[in-house]
Amino acid sequence: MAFRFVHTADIHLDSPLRSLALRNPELAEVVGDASRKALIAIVDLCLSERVDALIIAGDLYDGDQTSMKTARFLATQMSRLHEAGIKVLKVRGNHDALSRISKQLVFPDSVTIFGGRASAVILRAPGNDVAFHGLSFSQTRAPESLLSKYAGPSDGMVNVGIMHTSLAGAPGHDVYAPCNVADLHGHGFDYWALGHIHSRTIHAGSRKVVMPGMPQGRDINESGQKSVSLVTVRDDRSIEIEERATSIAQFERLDVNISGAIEWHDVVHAIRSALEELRSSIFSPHLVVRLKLVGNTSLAWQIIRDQDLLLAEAEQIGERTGSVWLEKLDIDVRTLEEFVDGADPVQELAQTMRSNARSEAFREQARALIHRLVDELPPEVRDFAGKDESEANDFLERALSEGTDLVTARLRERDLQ
Ligand SMILES: [Mn+2]
Repeated sequence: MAFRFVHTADIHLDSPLRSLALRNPELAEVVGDASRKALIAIVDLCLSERVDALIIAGDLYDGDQTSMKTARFLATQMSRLHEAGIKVLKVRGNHDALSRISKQLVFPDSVTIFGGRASAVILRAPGNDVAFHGLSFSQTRAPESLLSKYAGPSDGMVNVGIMHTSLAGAPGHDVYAPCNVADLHGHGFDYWALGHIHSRTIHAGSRKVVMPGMPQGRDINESGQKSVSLVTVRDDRSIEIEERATSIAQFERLDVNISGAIEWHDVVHAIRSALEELRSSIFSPHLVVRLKLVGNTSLAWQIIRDQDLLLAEAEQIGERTGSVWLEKLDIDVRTLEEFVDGADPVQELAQTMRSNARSEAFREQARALIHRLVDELPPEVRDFAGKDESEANDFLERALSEGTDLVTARLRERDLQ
């Protein structure tokens, strides 16, 4: 009889909101609750697919801020699995090491948390025994490979290894129990249930080496579909892996090119079509979008000036499209070249401002002004213009460019009245 399990990792339960752009309290609630909803979705999947086990390859918790509320929530979900006869096997990750509640929680005996010494748990389905090998490192840092601590495969059964590891390294992820994918393929286990890296990868090779990615993204840097693996071990010991989507709120970046827009409603229309198209391709209940307008248009100045109105408009479109939330609106639009000619006094003035802004004498004055301002500010906000010279230069560059655009937009406004 086939043996089935769900493999997940990096749930980061009750992780605090990191995105400062979540100023909308309703959106903050959707995102703040999402890691719990994702865990509920995982348990629902285990129940509806009648799997034999749930494997959690580390970072169930997010760190020391998790509270007893988190513990109660978790206990409820674990008992749902317990009552259905589904085993839970878990190793700790670097974030679990910081969690205080993980030491106080008492789970039903169907939950196994692997300890500091590698051990194996054998789960039996009729005619199909599976050995799960796991090891938990109790510290937040694990600079060395843990692979040599794992025993070899048990004879006569399918072997699954559970490990929290940064593999050969991944941008944005701390080094943790590093090891080579090739060594995992060569160890003799049939399936490696990994965790730590937040994006999903199945590492090609002779065995199944699976980093499932997190089941729910937390901010725009964790965009895209998030999921778990539903794994079937057949009687002939072949292994089938299915990806099942779990995220409640999916983050996406969306660039909308509005080149050629002539009227305000052209811009609104472009935003609406783009949001509707994206929504139709995403099945997650909530879609959280960082929208960026790009392109050349004669409306550039008006878009820069009235971006608050445009954001409100885009939020309304999102609401009507169906649970589409605007995380942020970025504007990177340019004025059409053909409008840059001497016949237009505002444009002429804008050009003069731009060329003045490039002169060294003007920059010197601007730098002196920033220095005076910094001296008058309390220490904790003095970094606003950068922490070193190169950052200060970048700040100046940005301030001059955005300032010129803003002044031009304001002059236009008066021009029209
Ligand atoms: Mn981790």
